[in-house]
Amino acid sequence: MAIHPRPLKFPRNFVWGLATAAPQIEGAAFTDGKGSSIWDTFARQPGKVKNGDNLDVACDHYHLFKKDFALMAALGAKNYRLSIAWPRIFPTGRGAVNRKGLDFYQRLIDSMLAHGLTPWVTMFHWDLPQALEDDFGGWRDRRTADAFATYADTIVITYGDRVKNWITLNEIVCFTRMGYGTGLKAPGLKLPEQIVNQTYHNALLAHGHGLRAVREHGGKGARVGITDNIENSIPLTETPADIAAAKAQFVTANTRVLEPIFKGRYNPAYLRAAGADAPKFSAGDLEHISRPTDFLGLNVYWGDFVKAGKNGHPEVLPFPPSFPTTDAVWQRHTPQSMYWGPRMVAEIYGVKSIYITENGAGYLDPPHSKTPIHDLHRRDYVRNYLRELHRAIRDGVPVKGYFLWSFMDNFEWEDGYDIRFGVVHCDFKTQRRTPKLSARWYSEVMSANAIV
Ligand code: GBH
Repeated sequence: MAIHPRPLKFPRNFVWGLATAAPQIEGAAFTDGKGSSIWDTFARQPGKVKNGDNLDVACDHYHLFKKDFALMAALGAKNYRLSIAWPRIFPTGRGAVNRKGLDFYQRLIDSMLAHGLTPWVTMFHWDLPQALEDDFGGWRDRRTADAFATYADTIVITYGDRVKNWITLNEIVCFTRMGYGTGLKAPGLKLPEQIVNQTYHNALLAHGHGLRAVREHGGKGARVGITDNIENSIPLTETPADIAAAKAQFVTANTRVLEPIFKGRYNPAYLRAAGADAPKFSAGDLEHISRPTDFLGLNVYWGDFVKAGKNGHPEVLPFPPSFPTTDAVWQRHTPQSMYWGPRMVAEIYGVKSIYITENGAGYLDPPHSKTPIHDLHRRDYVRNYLRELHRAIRDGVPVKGYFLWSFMDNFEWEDGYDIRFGVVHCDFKTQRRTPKLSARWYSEVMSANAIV
């Protein structure tokens, strides 16, 4: 008997893409008038970033972007998620605009379009101008959100004729709690909970301004959303009791960002629990934050297993030490997060249009590219997650696109350059780019619109 495997096809017009972020790839950290970002400062403090790595050169994409776009096009990519560096546009976060910074992204966007790449632009991917940190205390102060409003207006007015897909912010928790609470990320502070809660609120205000800027200046066909790294809850078994428990856990874990945006309020249970540490806000703030978006971006890397405990209460299961991870040890191999994450935001918040704005795998590939990199582990990680994404779409979850993180190896924040997420290898000594096996495979997926 001949067995014909049925290809796992994706819907017509499904958006396939590759993702990066300005501070992680551009380098040229002080070129053409760019101001310092809090990450430029953070990386210079001893012990903050692995091996003392910094963002000064990175992949030198600032100078090599044409080659990079040619390679993306050769791989058959049609969509590219990038970010704009705020300190290139406003070196001190506000005040005088830096013409050379504006011009750089003009050239970049023109080149992208010439290579058949549709831009998906993130306005803020963590590189806050250092001057805003010095003058206002960064995200601690709503004047930072006000400065963001002017920055957002400026870039939407300047690039809006050619950029139609906008993402306001990337992963609020990473630049608020991790920057001002745990201190793992820039600016590396460990401040009281009330302040951390205020940084979330000010970030949400900035999101509202980004949204408003696109509505006011985006022109015809402009669309805007935010990217969140939801904490995913995976029901231990796909039974009604565990699914209900996982959903309850999901709401608790993600209420900080999703509830103000999609319900125009802070969850009363969250406010009660926060008590005196709750953020200070006005009703007008929440109206501003919750204006309708066009889509939600999700970065999906892993999730927790949850089961129904006593009286159906959610019980999050601890991971045993031997549970498989990538070389980025936080990254548990849990493909089901790619099913349940999108499904839950659709069911709980009624989100009608979801894009996976990041998913990918971090491994310690060799630093040089002398021998071909057969990254079967990365390939299989992505393939397993895509199967679950396919299952979600088949079950009616409105996921419209997927961006693989990342196009090429880059500056992995506090982990420096050792951990590599690229499907294209970057030799940081020679700046040579070499597609890995995973890039060749993903290229086939994009062209077949199916898991091959
Ligand atoms: C994304 O963050 C970022 O958007 C992207 O810039 C980055 O390169 C990519 O993922 C790969 O890391 O507190 O134990 O979880 C992913 C979410 C949250 C993962 C912070 C690493 C730190 C360790 N990140 N987390 S832990």
